[in-house]
Amino acid sequence: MRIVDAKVIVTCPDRNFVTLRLTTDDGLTGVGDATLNGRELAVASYLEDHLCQLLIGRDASRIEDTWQYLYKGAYWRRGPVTMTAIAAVDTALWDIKGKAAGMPVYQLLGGRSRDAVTVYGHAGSATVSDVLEEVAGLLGRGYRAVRVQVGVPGLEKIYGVGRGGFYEPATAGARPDEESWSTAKYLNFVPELFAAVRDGFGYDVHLLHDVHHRLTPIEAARLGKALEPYGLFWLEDPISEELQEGFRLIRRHTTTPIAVGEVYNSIWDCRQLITEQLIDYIRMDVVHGGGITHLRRVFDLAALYHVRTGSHGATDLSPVCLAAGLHVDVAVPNFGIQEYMPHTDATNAVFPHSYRFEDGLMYPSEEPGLGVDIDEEAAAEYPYRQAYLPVNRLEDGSMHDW
Ligand code: EZ4
Ligand code: CO
Repeated sequence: MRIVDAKVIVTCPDRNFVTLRLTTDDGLTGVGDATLNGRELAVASYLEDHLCQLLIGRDASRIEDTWQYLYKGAYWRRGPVTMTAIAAVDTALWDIKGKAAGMPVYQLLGGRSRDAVTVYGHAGSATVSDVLEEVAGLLGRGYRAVRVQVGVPGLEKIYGVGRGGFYEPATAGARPDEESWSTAKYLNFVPELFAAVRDGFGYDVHLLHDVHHRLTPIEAARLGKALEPYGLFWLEDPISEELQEGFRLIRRHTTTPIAVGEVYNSIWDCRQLITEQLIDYIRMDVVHGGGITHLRRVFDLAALYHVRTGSHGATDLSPVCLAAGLHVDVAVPNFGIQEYMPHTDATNAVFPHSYRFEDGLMYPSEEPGLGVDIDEEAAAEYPYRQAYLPVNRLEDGSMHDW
């Protein structure tokens, strides 16, 4: 089973996606997500200009060896561009292996550990009363867990607050949007939000919140403490993620569970957080976490330290990544929760798939392989459009974490 074709497909059905499609000499195809939000073409080039030619002629059944070949063989290890490219190859090879075996990929990972995957939905509006309406809508659709974000009085644009329905932070154009930030205004306002949500909906629903890397450790400790009465499922990315020992300080002060990892790319990025038990949920995902092979390794390390999974699942992670992630979620013993933001109709049409959402739960495909594909003709109708994630400034104009 040799790889005879490796094709990179860039398409923009409401947002940009990069997809790798491998074909073998016995006619099997496999797909892998290679999307890196706002830096898409760098990964497309890494694949097209450097990896595709190395894949031609390789034995498609040798997933682990191919992973090691691309990781160790690059010399320049880790980093989001490299790891996203390796993830795409790895994911496509698991897809092919599943098709060759006639089994859904979760069977190859050891079979189901659970019947379905609990996902969390998103409520994010400018005002608390609009957020409460959104939460009610999500609960009506069966969600048992909701991430709650709100606009902060005095700040014009803020992370996680949508422009109606479909949330997408990247904006098309030649330059990033600029947002503004005041930690003092935010810290004073957020506890009110959770008081109102608990007041309206009680304690049966799981509530989550994403700080998006904006606080210092002592500020994050204060927020975690202030939110303790509201029993959050998790507080996500309270501080920037580079300084792993920074989380020790948060841990000393609060029992609010902490979730981290959507910008991590390898087991080395989260090793200290996991082994020192500084977090409760690891948010790495298939596309930015080195593929199914590497993510499984991270999740197994996490299991030793009572850290559960909570994979990133925003709209910039394509249906190919979501399909792959659900196979991992249903198989690993230490699954926690999966983020879910529905894709638009145009995205879904470009990526036909058979995973499904029902009553707050998701089910991986039962088809051989991942159960997702890319419709190349449909993809060709949506050419790439330059888009950037926003940048963030403090009120005095200094750059801050977005
Ligand atoms: O900002 O996926 O928890 N989810 C998030 C996302 C990220 C985007 C970045 O591409 O933080 O909305
Ligand atoms: Co996040």
